[in-house]
Amino acid sequence: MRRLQLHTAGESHGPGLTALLEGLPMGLRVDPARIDAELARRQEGYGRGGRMKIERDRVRITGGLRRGLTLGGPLALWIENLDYPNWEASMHPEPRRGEKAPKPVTQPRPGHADLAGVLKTGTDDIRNVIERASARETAARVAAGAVCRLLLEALDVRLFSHVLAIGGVQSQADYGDLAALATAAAANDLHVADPEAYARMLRTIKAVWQDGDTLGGVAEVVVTGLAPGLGHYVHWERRLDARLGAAILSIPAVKGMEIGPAFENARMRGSRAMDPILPAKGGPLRYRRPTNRMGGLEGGMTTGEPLLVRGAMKPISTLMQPLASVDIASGQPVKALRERSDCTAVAAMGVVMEAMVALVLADAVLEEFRSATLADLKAAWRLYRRQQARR
Ligand code: EPS
Repeated sequence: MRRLQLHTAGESHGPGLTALLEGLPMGLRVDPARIDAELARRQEGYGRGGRMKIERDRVRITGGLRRGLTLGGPLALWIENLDYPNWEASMHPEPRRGEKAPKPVTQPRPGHADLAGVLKTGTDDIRNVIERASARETAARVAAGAVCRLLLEALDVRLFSHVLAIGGVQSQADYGDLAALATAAAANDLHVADPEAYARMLRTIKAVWQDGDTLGGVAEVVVTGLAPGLGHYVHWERRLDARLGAAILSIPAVKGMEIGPAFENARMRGSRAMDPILPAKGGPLRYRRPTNRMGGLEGGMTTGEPLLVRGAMKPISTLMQPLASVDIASGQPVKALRERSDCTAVAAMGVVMEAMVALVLADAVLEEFRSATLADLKAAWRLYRRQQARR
């Protein structure tokens, strides 16, 4: 991150989550209802567990705004954990009268932060690791990402996500009409544009859930309205691909990332994989691309084609039919920790991906056009686009 900094704080079962977003220009209108809408999208999807029935994530903006507009200082966002009263005893320094000290968690789950966290810190209670490692933290990212989305919208840049796969069930996506793809994906709780795949996914999740098992999958963020040339080719850390990769791979349970159909391209000949350059008249540029197999990025920069960013999520690691583990206190073989969790959360991952992509793109825009105010940023963006139309 170069211009925008995001810090989050808060534990899964603490009082709530904080996001501190620094580097926004003055004059961006932030409507909390827009943030709440994104928080609600993160909570939905068949396959989410009991926690999502308790929480009603809503933002409170506690710094950085005056009369609904950013002041240019850090923006502070707060989301209350409604589940906190149920965990208060376990979070206190000493048990209060009549309360029992919480039992330490000692059975590490394969796939979670549990064992590596114990080996790293030497803690005798895995909950000391997982309070912060929990994907609950992504609510704070979604709140901050929603603000970055508002900045991008001021430049007519739009983004949405859709789910391409849950478990082995694939969804067919028609990239010819992206507006229709966005509408279809927004029409159901799993954010799947293909109704037939949606029905099969529901059936698959139900069966896997009944077995006490979990599923992962693939989601994709689509961004339209980008100018070419965001990011840079001059240095590894300024390449936009690298920055998007780091942001997507920072999401809990994400183990893979792809720009457009990258893994399919790797199996093709160059003559089929590249997007030809053709002349264009009357468009925003003097060039057009009939295909977008590069996913909107070439040489570490945006091409102006839709940006396609995919993330692969491993199955959720908390299993109701747990795998083999070893108790960290006794050293004896045990079953791994079994506790409330999701069966699958791929749609939620897509919403978190949107937030992370919005953060990286807003940062790239602010890097390119350093501006103290939103009005200056919009003017610089318009000028850049006019210049590009002549290049
Ligand atoms: C989550 C909150 C967590 C989990 C889930 C995501 O709440 P709890 O642990 O109290 O049920 O439901 O996190 C995980 C699956 C994980 O492995 O970390 C949330 O708000 O998204």
